[in-house]
Amino acid sequence: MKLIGMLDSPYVRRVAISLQLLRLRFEHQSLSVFSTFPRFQQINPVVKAPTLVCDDGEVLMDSTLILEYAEALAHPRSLVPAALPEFQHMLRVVGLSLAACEKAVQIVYERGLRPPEKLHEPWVERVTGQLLAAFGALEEEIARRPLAVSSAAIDQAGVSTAVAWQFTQKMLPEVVPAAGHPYLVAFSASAEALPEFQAAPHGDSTYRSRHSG
Ligand SMILES: N[C@@H](CCC(=O)N[C@@H](CS)C(=O)NCC(=O)O)C(=O)O
Repeated sequence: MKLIGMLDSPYVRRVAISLQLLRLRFEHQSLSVFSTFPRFQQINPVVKAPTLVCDDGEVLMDSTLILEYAEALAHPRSLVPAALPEFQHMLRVVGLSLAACEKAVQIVYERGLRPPEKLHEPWVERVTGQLLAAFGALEEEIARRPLAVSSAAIDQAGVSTAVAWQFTQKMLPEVVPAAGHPYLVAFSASAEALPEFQAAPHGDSTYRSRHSG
């Protein structure tokens, strides 16, 4: 299967890291939804990153749906806790992480795509408040209930939290100050040191399997 999209997208990155942790082999094509729009369009006319081209050619999109497919492929290996209380907590943390990604991406798009004179400040303020609320809640969750952080034990809550934090710190460090989030900073440092994170760093690189020739 083939993962399409750049690793500067937190959604693409959570899939690239999760596929490795699930020990699923995949190729990666680092196409941009902006600078390589027409090439992306040929693969997925909707131009959403991530896109996953399955082995039979069927095209999936949306990171959460792609991860649902990956979980089914990898079974019984999983990044989703089996017990209901842990599953519920994972869903809360992933929800907060995805909300943080969404709000951070909205600010990045607002800044990068909209002409400065058309910037709507009340909207940016609203989204910034939501972004800070999501990371504030994540910080509290991690302080109260630490997330596992090893290749064997990290779950989808850990992957999504680490990816959301790294994306925001790379793109909007002044909006979400690291100093106010010590638990996230420490968790992120440990997660980013894992080989699966190092093989898919935030940015424009292409993931290559360590096992392919
Ligand atoms: N909910 C989606 C969000 C994906 C998303 O918005 N990706 C961005 C890149 S970070 C994208 O495709 N942007 C192009 C567009 O929406 O037109 C997911 O989890 O995959």
